[in-house]
Amino acid sequence: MEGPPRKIIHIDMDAFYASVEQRDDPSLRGKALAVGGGGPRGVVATASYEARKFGVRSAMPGARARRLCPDLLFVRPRFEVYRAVSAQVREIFSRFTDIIQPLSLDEAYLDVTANKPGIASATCIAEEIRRMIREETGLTASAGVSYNKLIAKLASDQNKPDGICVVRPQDGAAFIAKMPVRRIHGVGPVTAKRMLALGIETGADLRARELAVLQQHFGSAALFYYRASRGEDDRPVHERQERKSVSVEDTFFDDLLTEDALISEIDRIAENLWGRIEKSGAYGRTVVLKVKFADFRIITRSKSFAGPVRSPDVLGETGRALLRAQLPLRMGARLLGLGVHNLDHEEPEGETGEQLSLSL
Ligand code: DCP
Ligand code: MG
Repeated sequence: MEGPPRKIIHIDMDAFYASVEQRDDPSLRGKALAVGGGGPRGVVATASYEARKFGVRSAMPGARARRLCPDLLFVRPRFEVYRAVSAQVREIFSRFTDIIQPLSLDEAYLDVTANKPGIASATCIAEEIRRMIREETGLTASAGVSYNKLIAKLASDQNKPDGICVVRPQDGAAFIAKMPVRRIHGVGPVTAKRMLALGIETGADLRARELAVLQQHFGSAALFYYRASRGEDDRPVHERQERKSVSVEDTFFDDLLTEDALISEIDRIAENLWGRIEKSGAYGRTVVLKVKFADFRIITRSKSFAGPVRSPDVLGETGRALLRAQLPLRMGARLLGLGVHNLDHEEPEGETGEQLSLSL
C-alpha cells in the first residue's frame, strides 16, 4: 500500500530581502535593517536578524518598527534583484531534481527521493544545496529535511538562520506534537483562532480530537489536520506550472454593505495584490473583481487594458471603479477579491500602453 518513505527538502532563504540588501550594500551589514515601503502607511516586508532582536517583524507598520528600534534603517525593496536571485537558486535546485515546488521567491519544496546525481542521503543533498547557494549567491539558506512537506517546512524554521534540521519518519509524530498548530502550513490565522477557541494549541491537542469532531468544525479540511497531527501528509511536491493569474481575496467575519467599508477593503486588497504582482513579476492587463454575496452567489467583473498594469494607482483605481459600478450591493458581501489575468508572458510583445481598450 505504501512505498518507501519519500525524501522531501524544504529550503527557505534567511531574512531574504534584507540579506540581499546587506550583500549589495556593505554599509548595511551588521545593522538593524527593514526592507519595505517608507511613508506613513508603509509596512515592513522583512527585517534583518539585527532588527529582529528589537522585535521588528514582517508585516509590522513602519512607524511601530521605528518605535521599537530607533536606529532602524529602511530601504525600498528591489524586486527585480530578488527575482534574479530566486531564479539562480532554482537553477541550483534543478541540478538535483526537477520536482520543485516554489512557494514564494525565497522558499521551495524539493522531492529528492530519486535525484539526478543519485545521492542516497537527502541530508547530504540539502547541505550541498546550502553550500552552492552560499558560494554562488553570497546568501544563506536554511533547510528542513523529512519524509513529507508538512514536516520539512516546519523543520526548515527550526535552526534558522543558516541551519538545517532533519526529522526522520520515526520522529515525525513527536515533532508535530509540540508544534503550535498555527505554525502548520495550511492552518491560517482564522483557523488557528478557531482551534484556540476549542482548546487546540499544539499538535498534541489536535491529535487528541476525534476526526468526526474536527469535521464538525473544519469540514473538508479536517482530514488534513487529523493526519497532520500524526505527522502524516501525502501531498505530492507539485512541479512548477506557468502562472495564469495572481489574485488576493478576503472573507469577512461580518458581511460588508456600506460604501466606506467596501472601498476601504478593496483598497487594502489592491495593495496586497500589488505586493504579490511585484514579487512575482506577473504583470497582467486584465483586472478582475470578485464579489461573493451573503447568499454565496458570486459575480466577477473585469476591465482590460491594452498593456499590463504597471502601477499600484491604476490597479487600485480600477478595483474601486469595478466595485463602485456594483453599488449599492443588493445584499452584504462576504468576500471581496481582486486579481490580474492575461499576464505579461502570455502577451505578444510591444503592448505597453495603459489606455482602456474594453469597457465593462
Ligand atoms: N515577505 C513580505 N511580507 C511578509 C512576509 C514576507 O514581503 N509578510 C517577503 C520578505 C521576505 C520574503 O518574503 O524576505 C521571504 O519571507 P520569509 O517569511 O521566508 O522571511 P525571511 O526570508 O525574510 O526571513 P526568515 O529568515 O525568517 O525566512
Ligand atoms: Mg525566508
